[in-house]
Amino acid sequence: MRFDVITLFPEIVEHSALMGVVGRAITDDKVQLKTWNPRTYTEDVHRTVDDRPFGGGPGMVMKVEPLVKAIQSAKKASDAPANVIYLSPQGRRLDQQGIKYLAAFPRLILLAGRYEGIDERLLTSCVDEEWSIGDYVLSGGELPALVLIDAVTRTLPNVLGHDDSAVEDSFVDGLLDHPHFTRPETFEDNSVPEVLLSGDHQKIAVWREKQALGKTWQKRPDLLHNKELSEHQALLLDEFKKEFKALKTKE
Ligand code: 9WO
Repeated sequence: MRFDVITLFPEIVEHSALMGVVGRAITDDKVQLKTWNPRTYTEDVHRTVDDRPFGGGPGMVMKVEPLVKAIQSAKKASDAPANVIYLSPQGRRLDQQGIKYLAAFPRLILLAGRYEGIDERLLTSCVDEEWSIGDYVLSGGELPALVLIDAVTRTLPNVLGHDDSAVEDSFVDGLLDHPHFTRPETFEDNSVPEVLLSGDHQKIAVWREKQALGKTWQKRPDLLHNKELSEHQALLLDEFKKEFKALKTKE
């Protein structure tokens, strides 16, 4: 998978991508990442990438020509067909399903805007898709681009170690994660659930699935409304609800 990021701040993207899962994927050549600075493609002495908005108003708008040239150069750097994505609050909301969809492209060109936005003519001429990571305004598209790169990279084959894959599965399954515990066995009168110390892996797996279902029901019931539960899962969730209600009446 290849990512090309069009950005006025290549250091932000390059620095973050050195570390963790994404960093290892790049070292292992499972992912290629290159940044392209629109400022390189300016021709005036001031290397101007922004200008005042037509119609007036505060702030600056990113000029269309340097961005087009940066995107063209990125496209020419590889033969793989590229999907050009603009990160903005106006885009389609990113979720794990969207991540799976994006991960199927051999190559993504990610456009990270700055200032008050980009010239609208760039959207119509060069951008294929617009994606948002949530309903808030940031100072640029670099962090959203890194969020997308991180989440897509994790889904690529052989990127996660064997130990991490099971965790990933629970998200793909549309449920929240089950609770985690490590040593010590008791902390401030709170003990680790007995089943996790039993060594019975079958029982532990069932407990974890039940907790995942229960946590999802408690914290994100909307996720369950869009999901078909197996007979076994429905039974586990019923048990969780009964235990939860029994606990509540005791209080
Ligand atoms: C700036 C601004 C100032 C006054 C009134 C409205 C305004 N909107 C913006 C704005 O949207 N600026 C953007 C900053 C321009 C493109 C890059 N920026 C950005 C991207 N902010 N937030 C994102 C983003 C991208 C993806 N998902 C969530 C947020």
